Amino acid sequence: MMPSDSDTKWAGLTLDQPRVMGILNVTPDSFSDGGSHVGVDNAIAAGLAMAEAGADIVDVGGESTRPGADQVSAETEQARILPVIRALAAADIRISVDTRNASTMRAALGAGATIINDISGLSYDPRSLGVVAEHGCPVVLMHMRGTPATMNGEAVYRDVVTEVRAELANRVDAALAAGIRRDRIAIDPGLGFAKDATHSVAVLRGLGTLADLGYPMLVGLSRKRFIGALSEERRPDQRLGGSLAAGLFAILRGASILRVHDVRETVQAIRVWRALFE
Ligand code: PMM
Repeated sequence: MMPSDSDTKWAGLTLDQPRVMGILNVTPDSFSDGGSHVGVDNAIAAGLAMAEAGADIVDVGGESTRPGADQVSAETEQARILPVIRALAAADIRISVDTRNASTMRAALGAGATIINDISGLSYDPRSLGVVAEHGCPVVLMHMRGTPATMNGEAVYRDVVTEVRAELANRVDAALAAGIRRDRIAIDPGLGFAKDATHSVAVLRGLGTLADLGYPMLVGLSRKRFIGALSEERRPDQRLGGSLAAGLFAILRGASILRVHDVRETVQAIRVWRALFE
């Protein structure tokens, strides 16, 4: 049976079918797309193309989160993403903003983003819980330890699935305690964040345990390092096949939304796969 929960809605999307979030990194140094969307006009064109290809959400980010990446100021981050968000919102596209900074969250919501996607699970900036609670917007709480600069050193687990589940549950509790509504929250295992390839594979296999927390689950695995490890493909932009295989597996294990670079191909894979279950 296909996983389906037709009653659940998140960010205005029914989750009776898998949803696709397109990745729009407006950064010069993202690990997996090599900064191919640099420049406002290019980024806007790429975002429009993703929506046209079937993305339910376009995720706009202005800070690279590759391991050890330099941190950018909130001003630089906003200068990169706000014009892109304004243009895509004007085209009626559902936009999430991938940021850890409360001031950027606020500015992005003002510019037309409707979803906050925070790799730190609203833990990095002490003001971020308040911004999301006050605005009432949907939020993705991702699991990570430390920061992109330090996370590789924190990839030490006795039982990665149990620990990720418990740490995610803590972030959910913090969100609820801050006044964020339960039906606004989605969770994300944070594959590749404070997780080596072996950890990411274990978490993907154990995804059902995280889905049991009872929140819609978003999974970002597109082109990631563990796909490279399993497929022996060193180049991130050559990992589409592995990303599709792992994405369909994630859906079977309870993922509701896939965060991907290759929107058209992922939408097609999901469409064919679903049709075969009918
Ligand atoms: N991965 C990256 C950035 N942001 N956000 C969420 N919610 N989940 C992820 O897995 C995630 C993310 C890093 O990958 P990229 O450089 O390809 O965007």
